[in-house]
Amino acid sequence: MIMKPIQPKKITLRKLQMKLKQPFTTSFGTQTEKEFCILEVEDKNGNIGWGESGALTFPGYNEETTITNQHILEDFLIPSILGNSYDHPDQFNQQISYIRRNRMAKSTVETAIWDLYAKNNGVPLYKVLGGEKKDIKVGVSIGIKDSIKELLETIEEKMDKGFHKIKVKIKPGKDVEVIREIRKVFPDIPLMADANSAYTLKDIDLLKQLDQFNLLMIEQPLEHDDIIHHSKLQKQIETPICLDESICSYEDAKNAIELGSCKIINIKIGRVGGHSESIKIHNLCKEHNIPVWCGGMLEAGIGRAHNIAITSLSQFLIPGDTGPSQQYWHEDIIQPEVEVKNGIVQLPSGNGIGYTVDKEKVKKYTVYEKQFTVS
Ligand code: OSB
Ligand code: MG
Repeated sequence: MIMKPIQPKKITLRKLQMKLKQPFTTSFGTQTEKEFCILEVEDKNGNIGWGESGALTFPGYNEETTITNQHILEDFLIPSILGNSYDHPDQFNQQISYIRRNRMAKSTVETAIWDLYAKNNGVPLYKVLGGEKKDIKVGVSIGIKDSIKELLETIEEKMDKGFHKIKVKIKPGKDVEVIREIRKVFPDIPLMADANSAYTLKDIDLLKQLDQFNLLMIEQPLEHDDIIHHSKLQKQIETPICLDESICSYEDAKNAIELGSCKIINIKIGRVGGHSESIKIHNLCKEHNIPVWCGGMLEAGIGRAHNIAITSLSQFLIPGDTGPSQQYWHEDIIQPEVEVKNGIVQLPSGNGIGYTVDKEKVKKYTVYEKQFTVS
């Protein structure tokens, strides 16, 4: 199939503020709401592509924030794409490689370009990304709770809903004993723990104790930018290590696999700079028999839709954190909202991301808006 190029003509940057249904606590902090950038990119044919940034308002997950995203988008990324023509979305990455890091900001544009590209060619996004699966098994990420009772109740509720993987957040003081309590009540559920970089190699004895609980994996136990210590740790524990924060690019993934720093990779589109880089990492992992899954950043509908599209690729073998809109939001900004039935989300069949962005809802949550056009 010959694909038509795209020419972005008009771009609208918005910052949205949405309250989370419940606070979400990780080892680096608690979030009660999200303020994030979304991008609407229109081409000369009137097609519209949408992108969303996963960045948080504080640099606790990675170095980016909503405000740094805004700066990089307004002052560098948006001006550099307006008026250009792209035969393929990959060209965007080559063009902006002069901008160092800021991958979540880049991903906001890059994913919008992919959506636009798919729409301009009248095909679903997941198909242009190379996806095949239409039914996606979904897991759930549960934040740190005040009490074990509350955590166990939440797990029970999620298992009843049919989620295929339970991920719990851990931090020093809320780790081995918490997992022990979970395993007493739920000896066999597919369970994993995410530490968000809360430990160091000094904690090796504690991390070894987790081996007895038959976890699917432990996610990002050590430093956010490390692959060396993780390689040392993986040689001493049986629980497979899954890297999240440490993998920001194809090169990072290659090095981590070569060093044996992980047995699984969590691909977050924003963290690695977009779909093109996600596909490269996916293909590398497939070559090396490393299963991947799609993590989340508590995204609203646009980000969620992009996550669902990428999980259609074949090496996404483990259920991801691509839960339903209702898990996070009182109302989402897309129509229909993302629904999960029996732990399965179905790829929408429409063009591009396949969900319609609800302009009224977007307006309701917008706290900042700026338009850019070709001069
Ligand atoms: O480490 O995966 C993480 C949320 C914010 C920042 C980091 C992480 C998370 C989650 C939630 O685990 C995933 C989701 O359901 O969106
Ligand atoms: Mg994580």
